[in-house]
Amino acid sequence: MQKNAEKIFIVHTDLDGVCSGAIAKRAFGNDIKIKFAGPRTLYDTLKRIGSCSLLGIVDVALNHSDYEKVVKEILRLKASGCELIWVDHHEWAEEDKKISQHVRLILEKSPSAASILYRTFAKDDEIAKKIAEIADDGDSNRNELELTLAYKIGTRSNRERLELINMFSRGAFYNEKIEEYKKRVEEENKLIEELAESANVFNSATGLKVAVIDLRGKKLIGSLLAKKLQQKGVDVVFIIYSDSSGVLYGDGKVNLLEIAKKYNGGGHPSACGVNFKLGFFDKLLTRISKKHVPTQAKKLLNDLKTL
Ligand SMILES: [Mn+2]
Repeated sequence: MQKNAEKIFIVHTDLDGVCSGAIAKRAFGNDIKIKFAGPRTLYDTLKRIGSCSLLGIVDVALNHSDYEKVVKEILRLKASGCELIWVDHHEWAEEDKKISQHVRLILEKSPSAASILYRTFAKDDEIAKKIAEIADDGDSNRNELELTLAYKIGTRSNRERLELINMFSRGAFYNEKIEEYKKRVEEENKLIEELAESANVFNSATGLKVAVIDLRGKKLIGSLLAKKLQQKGVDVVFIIYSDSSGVLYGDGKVNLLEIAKKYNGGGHPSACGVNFKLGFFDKLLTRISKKHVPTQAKKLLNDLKTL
């Protein structure tokens, strides 16, 4: 009985997700349970939920290839009496929007998903408004508020994300921990400066400047590095984060989402994630050498050359 009454919010693993979790706590009760997921892990996260009275999904796009699987889990949860709300600001495949038959889908163009949540469910709440402003500032990569980058450092583990959510939801925005994060921002800025200097930049077929950065094994705010490179005149930044994942950042001249979709990715036209499938030799070679570039990453690189 008590388990059935559980209210759960699944939010993205970044600052927008953290802010969404904090606003959800203010709007739907401090006792809601927060889970973290991305488009690729959403299905597995849903599968592990037995039952609930309310399930919110915020700032997590629906992975097109998972549509049927996700709908099946949604129908199962609905049958157990769960009400579902899905709030997002990423670009969805047109046909996937029909999921609104089963959930309350709030899909809007907005700098952040957290600010949609604020406008829809917590409009008169001044603290929720402030949290939404942080999310807008961070997710749009403006990073103009004093602590946005420090908060971004604090979203690297689930434990830290939950700490931030609890803090924001209480209307607190600063403590010693944030001060530590601020110091780390300065350290990382130095590294970003060096990496931006030494980045491998080439021209695409139509003359766009493309930079490729291998960040495997480094902890760094990739969006900051991308911004730094863009300030130096680079149009497209491809960051390899791990052997199986990367991010594309653009300055708006091309729709990178078209490329990202070819690599099991998604997001926004000028900021999107990609995921590489590793073949047998990739698995072997990445184990032997940290520098081995997975086949699909090389393919993506070639796609960027043709831009
Ligand atoms: Mn977002």
